[in-house]
Amino acid sequence: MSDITVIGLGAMGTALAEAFLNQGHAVTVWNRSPARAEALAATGAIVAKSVEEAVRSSPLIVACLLVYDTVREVLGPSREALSGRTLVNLTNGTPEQARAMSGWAVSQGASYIDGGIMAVPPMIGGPHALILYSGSRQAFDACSGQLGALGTSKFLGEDAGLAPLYDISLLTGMYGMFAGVLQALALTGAAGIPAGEFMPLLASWLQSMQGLLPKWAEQIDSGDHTSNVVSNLGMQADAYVNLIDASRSADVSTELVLPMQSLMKRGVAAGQANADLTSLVALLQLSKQGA
Ligand code: FVH
Repeated sequence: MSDITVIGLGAMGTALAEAFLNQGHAVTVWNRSPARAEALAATGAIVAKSVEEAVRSSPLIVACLLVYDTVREVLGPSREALSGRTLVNLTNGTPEQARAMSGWAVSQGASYIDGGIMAVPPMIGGPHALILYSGSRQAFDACSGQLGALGTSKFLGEDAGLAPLYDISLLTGMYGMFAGVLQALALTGAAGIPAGEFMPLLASWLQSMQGLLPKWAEQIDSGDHTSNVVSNLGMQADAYVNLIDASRSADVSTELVLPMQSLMKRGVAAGQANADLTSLVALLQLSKQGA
């Protein structure tokens, strides 16, 4: 018997197994392509010959595979072995997928915890690796010491869908920022400005804009988008036209920036020109628009 089984040894699964080993846990691993287990075996991991053997080897099973369908595909044939064990699924997915996976695992007699990894593999094991968890509180309390080997844990609640909801929302914020950064680099690059020259200004600008976010949270939670507005939507919508025109003149695609303009126009048309940008959140929530 080992303490923890890690199923899936891609870039992330390997980092997870290494972190558990580094903390002195006995770790069993399994991967579809056995070659990926060789380096871990050399550092003390036990390599299971089958998924069933891997599951039966530990009370705590950590799965980190490509997508949820893979998890079901891999664990499905060995589902009976999950009974009495805790399954921690760190595969990226949607809240709905997590809730369905939770129902499936519980119906096999397992305890289920879903997780969202807010880190890249080299960060795993360090304090800046944030891992979000949701699902069985009892199971989480029982294994939180072991999971602590991976980074900083945050338990969000018993609804298994919460960890992926937070995960996906954080990734959404990240990709929105990346989209803006890509556009800015395309625009400056088209003018021959080296990325290395422009990037420090961009990084510093984005950092100072982050300072707005606490006020945004207050506005959204209170529903008051019109008090003490310093940069109203109407002004921003007019300035945003220049952003589109400058890209077009430089022969830079506008595919990343047009959707934001369309939302701003919708806000102005809805009479929100004097409100802050935060008033757009409600327009994105289509069920609140009766759409
Ligand atoms: N790497 C990252 O930066 C991110 C950070 C945040 C979390 N994500 C999510 O973590 C999951 C795994 O990601 P990964 O980086 O380990 O991904 P890969 O290196 O591509 O490894 C994929 C593993 O899945 C196995 N696999 C794929 N398809 C199958 C299948 N049909 N049957 C069995 N196993 C399968 C694959 O096995 P193999 O190709 O080595 O045989 C790897 O073990 C993911 O949800 C990220 O979104 C990572």
